[in-house]
Amino acid sequence: MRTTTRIAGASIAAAASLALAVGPAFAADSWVSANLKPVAGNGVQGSGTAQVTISGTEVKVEMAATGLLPDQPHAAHIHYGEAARHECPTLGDDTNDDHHLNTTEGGPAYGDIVVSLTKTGDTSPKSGLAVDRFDTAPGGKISYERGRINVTSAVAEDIASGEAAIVIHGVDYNKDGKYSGDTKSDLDPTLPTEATDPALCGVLVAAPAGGMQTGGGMSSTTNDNGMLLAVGGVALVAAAGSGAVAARRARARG
Ligand SMILES: [Cu+2]
Repeated sequence: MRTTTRIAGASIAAAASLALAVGPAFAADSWVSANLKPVAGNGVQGSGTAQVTISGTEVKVEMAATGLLPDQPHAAHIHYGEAARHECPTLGDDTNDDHHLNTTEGGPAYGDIVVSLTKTGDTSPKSGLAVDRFDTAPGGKISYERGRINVTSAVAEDIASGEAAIVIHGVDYNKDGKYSGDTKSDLDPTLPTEATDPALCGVLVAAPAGGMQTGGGMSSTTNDNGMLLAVGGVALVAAAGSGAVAARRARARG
């Protein structure tokens, strides 16, 4: 009897220490979400939602947006700056007083590029203007999902802090259906400023720990998430003919 008890006790102790040892690996993912709204002064009538899930140094980004210039590449990034205001810019940031906000003018609000939301390949800030790898917004809509984006632990923490922002770029001031005009981009003088000026922006706000169980922040969390799911559902239906649904489901399983 005594031996059995001792073995059982040892097993429990072993199980407990094992649980402690593996505990952090099973820590719940944290996530942040944003409502994307038109950037002040830039003539976009659109909206969107984004959710970023952080698992260690990997992030998964799901984003849906409408009202963008159709069939043109839209650079999209996660922005963050230690010294930034962690906001979307206002016309108070229009330092050259042209009544539009270019990407640089938005910098004091949302900071620098920390992740490039390309569809394929590199996702570092170096791909910030990799126009051939960004969504082209057919019908003015973007439905984006990409998992396993590797970031540094510092960037993962910055995103999880609730102070990063999603910015989708590309506007059409003169409504000619393309990126044009004499004003050169502040980021790349070979491009018109329309190609890189920010269109939609939203701060990635942290969800309360434990998400649904929490009392105070629950209604806003549910609203944000509910809206994301609703927009995602529409996008899913729109993509149904292209096999994108199957791919999406396969990714969701993985
Ligand atoms: Cu950007």
